[in-house]
Amino acid sequence: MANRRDKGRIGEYRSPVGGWGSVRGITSIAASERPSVDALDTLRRQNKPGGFMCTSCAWPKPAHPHGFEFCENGAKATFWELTSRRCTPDFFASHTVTELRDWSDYDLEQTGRLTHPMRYDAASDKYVPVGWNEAFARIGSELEALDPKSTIFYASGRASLETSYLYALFARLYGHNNLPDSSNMCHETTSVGLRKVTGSPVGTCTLEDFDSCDAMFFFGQNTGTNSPRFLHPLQQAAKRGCRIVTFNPIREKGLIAFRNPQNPVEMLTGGKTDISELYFQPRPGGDTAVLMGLCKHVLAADEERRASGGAPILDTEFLDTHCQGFEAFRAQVEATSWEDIETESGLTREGLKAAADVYCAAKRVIGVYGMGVTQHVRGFETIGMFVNLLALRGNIGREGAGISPVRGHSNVQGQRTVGISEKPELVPYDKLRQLFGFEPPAEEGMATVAACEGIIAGKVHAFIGLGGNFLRAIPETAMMEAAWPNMQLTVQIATKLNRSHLINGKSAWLLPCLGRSEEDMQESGPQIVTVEDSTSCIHGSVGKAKPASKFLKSELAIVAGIAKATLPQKDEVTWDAWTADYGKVRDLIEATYPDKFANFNDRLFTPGGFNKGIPARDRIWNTASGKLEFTVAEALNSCGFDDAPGRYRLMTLRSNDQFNTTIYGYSDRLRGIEGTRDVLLMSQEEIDKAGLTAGQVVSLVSDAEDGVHREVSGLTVTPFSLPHGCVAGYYPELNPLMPLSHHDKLAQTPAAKSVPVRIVS
Ligand SMILES: Nc1nc2c(c(=O)[nH]1)N[C@H]1C(S)=C(S)[C@@H](COP(=O)(O)OP(=O)(O)OC[C@H]3O[C@@H](n4cnc5c(=O)[nH]c(N)nc54)[C@H](O)[C@@H]3O)O[C@H]1N2
Ligand SMILES: Nc1nc2c(c(=O)[nH]1)N[C@H]1C(S)=C(S)[C@@H](COP(=O)(O)OP(=O)(O)OC[C@H]3O[C@@H](n4cnc5c(=O)[nH]c(N)nc54)[C@H](O)[C@@H]3O)O[C@H]1N2
Ligand SMILES: [Mo]
Repeated sequence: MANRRDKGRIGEYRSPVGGWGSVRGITSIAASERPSVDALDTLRRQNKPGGFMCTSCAWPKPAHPHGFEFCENGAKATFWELTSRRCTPDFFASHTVTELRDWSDYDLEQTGRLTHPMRYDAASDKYVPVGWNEAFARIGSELEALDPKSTIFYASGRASLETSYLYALFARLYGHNNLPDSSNMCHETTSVGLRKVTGSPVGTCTLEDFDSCDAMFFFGQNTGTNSPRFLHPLQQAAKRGCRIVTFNPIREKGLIAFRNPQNPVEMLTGGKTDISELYFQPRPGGDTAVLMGLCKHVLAADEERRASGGAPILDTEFLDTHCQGFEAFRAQVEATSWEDIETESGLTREGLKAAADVYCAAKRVIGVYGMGVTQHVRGFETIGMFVNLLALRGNIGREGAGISPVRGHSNVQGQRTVGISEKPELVPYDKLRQLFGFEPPAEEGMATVAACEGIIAGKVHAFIGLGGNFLRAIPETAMMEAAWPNMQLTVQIATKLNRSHLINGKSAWLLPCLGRSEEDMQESGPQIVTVEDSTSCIHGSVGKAKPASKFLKSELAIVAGIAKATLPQKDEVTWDAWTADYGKVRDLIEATYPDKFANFNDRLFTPGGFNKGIPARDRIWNTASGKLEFTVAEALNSCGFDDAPGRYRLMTLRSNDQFNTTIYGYSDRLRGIEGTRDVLLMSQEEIDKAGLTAGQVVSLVSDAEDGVHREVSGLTVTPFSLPHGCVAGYYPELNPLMPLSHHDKLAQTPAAKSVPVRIVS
């Protein structure tokens, strides 16, 4: 699978983020996808009340949107979905599945939208068209014959609240809680880590808080690429004097300066806004040490202030009333040496002092983070330490302050809200019993890592994928691809062809669905779906574009179709009626979660969405102690392994031209890497130390000390500004290097931001 368009070009991108570069980014994808005429209308309605909610990221949709409330990458996502290319039965007739396995991720998705339900025919090694009724009936009877507990129902975080609710209900009626979600590879560390310390598994901020904060502390989130609409509030904040401090091993352009493509003056005059006042490049996995250093400075400043008779820096009232465990935390901070903090963070005591001064001077601070924090073996401890820092000055649960994990997929948070979870205790079983008259399965199910272990061990016999590209997104690629065909049944519900559709169970089905931007016509008329954003606000979304093919079904109709064919009939369970009118599914969601979804159907188009409620925002701490819990960290290094000669910490990154495993193109414009994804980024100093030269082609091998050989070859050594002891490259190409066992200790999120590797030249 070559991932190279032409000879790669590397050079520094000198312009601010946004600007004409983002306009060119949009026009270049428009040229390659040749989107349908509906695409421009869809863009006009994107992220506006009553409009269509973008499928790219989960950043909130403002109550008062801009004229164009979309970004470069949101436009790419829409054009990608509304492409004029089609992947038809003719295409499958002319390519065997084995042949397609050699295609790159980019080339597979370039075949366009899937148009017909397909069945894998092992004799010809090809996908062949099949009718929907036959597909449902055969999948249903295969599921009926299997032990439900040996099957997996995966969801990628894009499907609507309505579809997700029914999917989880289907799993439980059938008899399991095996509901892994893309969230398990993403912000699960947040769901578990934040729940532990604040009692709420989600962030505490809403969009309005960004209008009144005095400082923002950013850890490991690449705004310019992954949530570009966030650049607008960031720009406004910076302009009104809000101080932004960033910690990221890479100098990401979006956090340095921004030229607003929707501001004609900036576009024409070359004006820009500087974003980060201070920008630090810590070692990957060094964030717990960074945060510990910040806390140490804050505690010292507080003591100094009190000794000189001044007002305390700590919010003592908040600490006394709302927190527990502060003294143990303080003792740990005091016992930790500056030497250790400097070694593990890669930053100096003086540098951290400058950042701590910003923290102490600000009345309202928001902590923002992304995958740079969650995808580590001890990411949960970093989150705990981040909450410690915020709690010191009561920066949680009040206006303009709080913790703000930036979620990924556009409805990933919502899927968890409506029951996609392997943990029975997180689902209101009493309500399910009442509504549907059955006893839901008591046993905890498999999340992503457990599902992979089960597949490798041969204990899993069926996999259903509601979107996504599971085999490409997970770690341990070689073992997983080898074990996958042992499954009896694999079903993929998708919009475009990807590698997960090319490694098949004995009986394999590829079911094409509508995208969110397309009109979803059912018996009662055109349907609305809903999603939850990163700040717990719920929005209705209306697709209006003409479907890519008349044979497509909605995700909800497909889930209902399989469920109906699998399960015995039951009066309370009316798959056909629910498919005919999604409003009825929203009634079920409201009945199951009355506190969060009261009057759901009446509030679909509330400008800015309606907030489902965040207890920690109101200083209600649903923790073990009933208070916000200060935590201590067992290790300053969150990588879960030590440094060793020749060993590097590998960060796997997203480029500006991809959405997860979907590769839009080969231009990582903001990092100045063009034309190739097969790169190994290293500092010039590390290149010299390793005796390599820029442009040399090398391999990476796993250095996990578990006896398993994992290798990715063909990587071009590319000089790039990075801290010492680490290298970086692209996800998903480098996933074969990740051991399955290398995951967050508490939440099991694969530790994709520090993978132990060696270079072989
Ligand atoms: N265009 C586009 N948008 C997307 C996506 C996409 O692929 N493309 N994906 C969506 C999804 S599902 C998600 S989860 C989000 C992901 O969005 P992000 O959370 O931004 O995730 P990444 O791009 O993986 O990397 C985050 C940043 O962490 C930094 N980093 C790596 N290791 C460390 C570390 O140890 N410490 C610190 N402080 N920083 C570190 C990297 O340099 C990078 O800038 O974006 C969503 N939005
Ligand atoms: N090394 C490494 N691995 C990672 C990460 C990392 O940073 N580094 N990030 C992790 C993260 S944060 C995530 S979220 C996962 C992502 O894992 P997934 O969510 O499983 O993967 P995606 O790439 O988002 O899925 C892309 C596919 O979704 C399908 N699709 C697109 N739109 C729709 C739709 O509307 N409906 C349906 N049914 N299908 C659709 C298309 O067929 C497309 O090919 O990867 C994880 N893996
Ligand atoms: Mo994600």
